Amino acid sequence: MTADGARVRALRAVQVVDSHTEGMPTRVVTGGVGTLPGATMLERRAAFEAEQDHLRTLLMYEPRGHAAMSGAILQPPTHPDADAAVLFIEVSGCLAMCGHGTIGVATVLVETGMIAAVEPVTTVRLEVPAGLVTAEVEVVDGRAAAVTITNVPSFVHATDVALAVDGVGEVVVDVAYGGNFYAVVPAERLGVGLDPSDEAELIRRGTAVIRAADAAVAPVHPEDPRIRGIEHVVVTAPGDPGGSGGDPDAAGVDGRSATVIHPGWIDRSPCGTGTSARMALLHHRGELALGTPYLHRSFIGSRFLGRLTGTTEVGGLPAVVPTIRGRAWITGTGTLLLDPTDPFPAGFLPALGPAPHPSGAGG
Ligand code: PYC
Repeated sequence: MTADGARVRALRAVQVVDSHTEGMPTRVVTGGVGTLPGATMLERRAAFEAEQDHLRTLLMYEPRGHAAMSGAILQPPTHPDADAAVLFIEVSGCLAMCGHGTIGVATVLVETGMIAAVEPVTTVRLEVPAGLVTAEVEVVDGRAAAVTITNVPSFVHATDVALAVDGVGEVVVDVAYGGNFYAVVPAERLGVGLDPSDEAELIRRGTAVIRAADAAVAPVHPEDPRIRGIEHVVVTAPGDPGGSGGDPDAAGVDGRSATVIHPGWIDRSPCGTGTSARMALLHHRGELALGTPYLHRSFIGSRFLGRLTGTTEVGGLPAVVPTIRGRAWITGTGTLLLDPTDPFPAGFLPALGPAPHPSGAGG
């Protein structure tokens, strides 16, 4: 029996708090999964991928999600300095880090009282597969007005890589890490615009770049080989003339982008890890000094305010420490159910068909 009295026969029940960060959903899973096995979040990610990937597709794919769905499974931390741990899930798989997701999780933790709200700023330390990240939640009247995350150190992996891209031809891209590896390419090199009306062509050309970049570059994190590969491309364009998009808080550098994600969708937010990768590249080229505000706008016009707060090293490579400020809103709470007779026990996407059956029995 559910809270509203409906009779249900559920094979599985998962509690969620849904939110969006600058337009991009984060389905925060608060119950029904249990503690994943593993001594670190990377070990837990591997265990989840091996044993429970059907749960990711159940929560992300249709009919409970959609092609641009994204989520975060809360876990007890394994790290002594963390308040909570998070496994990021999306349609493409499990991520090492997710910026919009971290902003969504921090907002949910504070606004639901799972972490006590302290005004004016509540600090939330989160353990994610890529490391430890901090979220400074600006709290006004008990509500999260904005969140600034300090992301994992970000670095340039390769510059000016010439790729043979299906349906486009030769395209020169850069590859940088901002919590995940990103191919970064100006939209003009793909012959595509960055407006919502360009969505289909962005996805077609962007996914072709992802395939070519992953095959040609195959990046591996210098400190942990379990973080590898390219499943995202940041398609970039300069910002508006004037440099701040009219935002007086952001008088610095500004840019627009659309982050295309395997197997075929676009981040509605400016993508926190993609923004971090792009800022690492801009800094490498001398185009973004430490401390300078970087206003990054998504293809739907929503914004993150980035800033590089310092330099460091990752596996001997020069790296920068990015912060990203954005806002998230809770959109609902609920319990997602799986009925034993449901013909799609792991969900489906029209472009991909039904996800593999949890029992391994097929469709
Ligand atoms: O905000 O880092 C991000 C992100 C990654 C994939 C989708 N959003």
